[in-house]
Amino acid sequence: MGISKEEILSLLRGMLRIRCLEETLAERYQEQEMQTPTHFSIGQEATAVGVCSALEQQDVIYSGHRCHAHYLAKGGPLLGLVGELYGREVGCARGRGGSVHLTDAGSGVIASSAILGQTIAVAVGSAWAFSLDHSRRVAVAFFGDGAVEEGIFHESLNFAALHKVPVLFVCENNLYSTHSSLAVRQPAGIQIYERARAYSLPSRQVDGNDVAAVFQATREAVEWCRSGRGPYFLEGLTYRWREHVGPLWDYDAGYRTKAEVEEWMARCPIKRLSEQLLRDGLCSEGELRRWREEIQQEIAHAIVVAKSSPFPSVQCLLEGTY
Ligand SMILES: Cc1ncc(C[n+]2csc(CCOP(=O)(O)OP(=O)(O)O)c2C)c(N)n1
Repeated sequence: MGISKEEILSLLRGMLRIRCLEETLAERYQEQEMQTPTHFSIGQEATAVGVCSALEQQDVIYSGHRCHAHYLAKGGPLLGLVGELYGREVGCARGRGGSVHLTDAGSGVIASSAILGQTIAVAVGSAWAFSLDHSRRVAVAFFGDGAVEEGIFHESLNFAALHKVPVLFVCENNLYSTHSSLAVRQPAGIQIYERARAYSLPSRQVDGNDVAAVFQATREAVEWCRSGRGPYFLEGLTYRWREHVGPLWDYDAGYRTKAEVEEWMARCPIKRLSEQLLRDGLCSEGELRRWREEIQQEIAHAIVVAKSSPFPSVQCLLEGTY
């Protein structure tokens, strides 16, 4: 199945919107008005956009602590994210969740959680319910390479394979779990996508910085899940540019070299695709500039609205607590 011009332009625009928002938030974060730990996905936009663009509105996704890109790519309102980071009532979790609990049931972003691996099992539960209801819906679990080392990852894959539930597991392998590289955490020669095969799941590794490749692989994977054949596993190879948590660059942290970061920055998914589309005459410099301007206006407006919205009141502090 090929990709239409509209689809490829929409993939690029989706990534650009996430990048512009996160870069703006990273800058504003330093004003210390956002009182929430924040994990930026700058550099990793292609996996989120490629996967979510291959889903239908009724499909659901689950994410972890690095959830901004997933939330936006699935259609979560931008103001809901910005408001949440500023801790306001207008946020998607009414200012109570912060950056690691983004949710928007209307667009199928069911839950994000900073407890590593936790939402993988919940995604399997959703997908199991879909299959018991004979529905066509698919659930997606996004997680990083670090989450693969949690027991719940293995239990979830086993259960999903056994019951043939329509869940797509998406591992964004950015090579690090906080400051530990894969090399010091997993025996040499292990490929994450091959682990899924041990549970008899069909499984593929894709270039997670190539949005078109991710989109096409996801379309095939989702078709597999929808047709009742059970779960599917995708591993996208990608890279986080900024520090693990927070808006800064961390060249001085000592766990990776500046040369390595720069090497991955040269493989920027947005730069790659925009250069290709310009070369192929599918978009112009003017169009890209216009998109950026439109997106920046949307972001600036959301920040003004968020900052002029009230904080949750003390009286309602216990609402939503069970
Ligand atoms: C159960 C649990 N153990 C440990 C942590 C601490 N922790 C937070 S993020 C993280 C690393 C996650 O790495 P990965 O899954 O690869 O995602 P990435 O941050 O690279 O996107 C760890 C160990 C946690 N939040 N939950």
